[in-house]
Amino acid sequence: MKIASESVIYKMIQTMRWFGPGDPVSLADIRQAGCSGVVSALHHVPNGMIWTMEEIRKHQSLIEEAGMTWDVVESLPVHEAIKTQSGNYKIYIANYKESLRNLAACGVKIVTYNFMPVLDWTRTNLAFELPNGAKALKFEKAAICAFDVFILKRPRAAASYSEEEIRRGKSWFESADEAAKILLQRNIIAGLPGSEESFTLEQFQHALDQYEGIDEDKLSNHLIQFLTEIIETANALGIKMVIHPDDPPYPIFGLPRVVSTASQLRKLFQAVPSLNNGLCFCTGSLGVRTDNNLKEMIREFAERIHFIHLRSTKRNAVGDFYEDNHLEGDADMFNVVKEIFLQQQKYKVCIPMRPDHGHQLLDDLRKKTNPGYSAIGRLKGLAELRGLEFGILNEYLLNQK
Ligand code: DNO
Repeated sequence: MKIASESVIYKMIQTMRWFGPGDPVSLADIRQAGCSGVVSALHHVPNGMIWTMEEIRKHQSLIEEAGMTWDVVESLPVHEAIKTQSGNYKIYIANYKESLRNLAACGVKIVTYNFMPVLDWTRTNLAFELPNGAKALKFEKAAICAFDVFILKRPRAAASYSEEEIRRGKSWFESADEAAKILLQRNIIAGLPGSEESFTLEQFQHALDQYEGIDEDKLSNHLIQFLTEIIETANALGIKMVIHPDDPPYPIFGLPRVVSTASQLRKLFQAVPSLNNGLCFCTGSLGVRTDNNLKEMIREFAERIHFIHLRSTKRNAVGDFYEDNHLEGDADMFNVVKEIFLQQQKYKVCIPMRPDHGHQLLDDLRKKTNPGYSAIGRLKGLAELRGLEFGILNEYLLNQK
């Protein structure tokens, strides 16, 4: 985190995510979008292995040669064995600490991770067409149920759904052709950008089986124990660990969720009070729940918010949602950005922010893009958010006079 001097206004640091040299969106594109910072990871290193200084420096040099800085790691993945506390998990924790030491030695000191079992973020449709022809990512409950109950045929899956949900899932399944079913399966388990893992149906069921007997309480304890193990290292290195909320923020496939609500976050922060036990405030994930009041959560957790994802979703009554324009949808982005702005003045910090996801639109509709990570859609989101912050800042200065 960059801390500015007393006389300046504290603004969000504009960043974008870069998936490395193979990303169709180049570092030059990101710089032209107006970013000073980059959010990135060593995606080629398998989960659980140590990120060496040599590999970190190589990656960092590419970013710096493009005129930017590597501000945030997203993500340093937590191995499944740590989440289930099985097998070699202690070795993976030792490796994790070593990667943190190497990152700190290179000056990269904000580290994002998540504690979602098996799957990172999940969507059912990666090309949901909006009325204007642009494409968005969507999560549809009936499609999840169709996959779970009728394609995967997970034992006891039916117990996770109401009768009405099963009826809707069945009707999704019966009206879909083979190609639509295969596409749904791929969208859910073949791995979305940054999720690092992909599965066949059999592998997926096997991964789910590892959570037999792990309920919310147990997973929460595993998370707290993991953090307790690594926080001293993070404190000594000046590393801010930021946990990414569950996406979507409720249980799927019978798996427990522990980072979805304000009370779950409160519990985590009480258990490990260091401010380096921080939060990646993702409005797109948290904002899917009607009981998450984003503005109040920013106020309550401000001192721990060291990284921000700004995105808005539009939900319906049955719990489906799609990713809306950044300033529209359910997130109340004006009050979110205003509250972030005020908290930054209070704590005198500039927090890195990235426009999280974007629609596929204009030229990007004809290009190969990473779902959610098109150049133009994210540029549009960033530009709108930058304008929103600019307006808030100027109004704030006027009121100071
Ligand atoms: C999706 C991302 C997530 C996030 C991880 C953090 O677009 O927000 O994949 O990077 O959950 O560990």
